[in-house]
Amino acid sequence: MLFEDYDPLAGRRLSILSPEGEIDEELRPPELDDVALLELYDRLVALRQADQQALILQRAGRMGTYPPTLGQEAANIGSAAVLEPQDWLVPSFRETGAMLLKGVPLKLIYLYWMGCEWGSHFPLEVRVLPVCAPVSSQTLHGIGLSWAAKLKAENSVTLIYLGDGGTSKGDFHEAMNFAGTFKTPAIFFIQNNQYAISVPRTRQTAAPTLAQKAIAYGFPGMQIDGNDLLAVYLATGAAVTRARSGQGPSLIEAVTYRLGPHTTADDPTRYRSAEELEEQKRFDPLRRVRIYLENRGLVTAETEAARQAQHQQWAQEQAREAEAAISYNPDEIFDYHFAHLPPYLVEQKAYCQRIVAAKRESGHA
Ligand SMILES: Cc1ncc(C[n+]2csc(CCOP(=O)(O)OP(=O)(O)O)c2C)c(N)n1
Repeated sequence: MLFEDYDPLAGRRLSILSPEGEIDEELRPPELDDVALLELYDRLVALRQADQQALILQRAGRMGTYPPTLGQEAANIGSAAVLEPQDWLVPSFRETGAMLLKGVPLKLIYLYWMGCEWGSHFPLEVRVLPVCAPVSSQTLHGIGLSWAAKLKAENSVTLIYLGDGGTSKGDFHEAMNFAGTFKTPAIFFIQNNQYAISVPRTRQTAAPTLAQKAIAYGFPGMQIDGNDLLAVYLATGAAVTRARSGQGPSLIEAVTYRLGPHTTADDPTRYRSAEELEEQKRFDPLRRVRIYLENRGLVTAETEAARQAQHQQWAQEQAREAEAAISYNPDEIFDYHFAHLPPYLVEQKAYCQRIVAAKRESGHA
């Protein structure tokens, strides 16, 4: 129903919580009462602290690189919040919050960005794939999972994340085509944060929306306000219901904005204006939930400060645990890709081992 109401060709975008903190009660999901909203808000704040800690680690040279979620917290948390334990979450690389909500420990996420192989080794019961650096390739992995679930008649759905830039890759279109043709229980969740590194959304596609791409593949798409926690929650919930009841895939385009750099290696001032950034801060996804909760007396300056301090402490502890768990073995770069290494990689592995041994001998490793 929701997907019909928000047909992307009609130019409608789902929004429930305004930037001024007002809720459209008619659209409000009934289970998201004030208490549930406060809990989700808590996750938003935790994510912002986790992100902040990652930036500190990176700037101190204790982490390789990191893609901040700043500005995209509602898209992360609102979407993953509707999943059940048996469902699969397939991230791209800007889904720290979604991964946390699904049960990946923060210390593993830190460990991954510190360059340690074991940061991708999640507890088996946590149905989350590792961070996927090759843009959009995860869409195909996700479709494989959703097809398997269908063949096995498992009651699980697969939530696949990608960015606006990811929609320009062939993988995305192959995955969409397969999902539509075989009606797999998959959800394509596009975090349209307006930029693929420095490339603006207008250079990705001539189509007015990314949501309408679904129509060509025979299933529905919907554009939503991705900075609106409630809209994200409602839309993803509707897509999950469709998938679980055998109606096949759906696509959600969450229109959001990346308030920070693409990664810590990026300088966004080179491709976007200070005015644009200032303008976007008004739509900060945390701010609008906080205003609503403040107006209801559920959040005050004191509870806010205490909440932030508590999450900051958690993030610091997770960082300490990650650093204590680091083990770098260069062999691992080669060990997990093939059952039998092809000869050219056997050669490269031996070369790498010689270099590491030489560095160790000279005290440089
Ligand atoms: C196959 C491939 N091509 C290019 C890159 C380099 N690259 C890394 S992130 C990125 C942009 C991704 O943009 P988008 O999908 O919009 O996601 P966002 O970073 O905005 O979250 C590119 C081109 C890559 N990682 N993989």
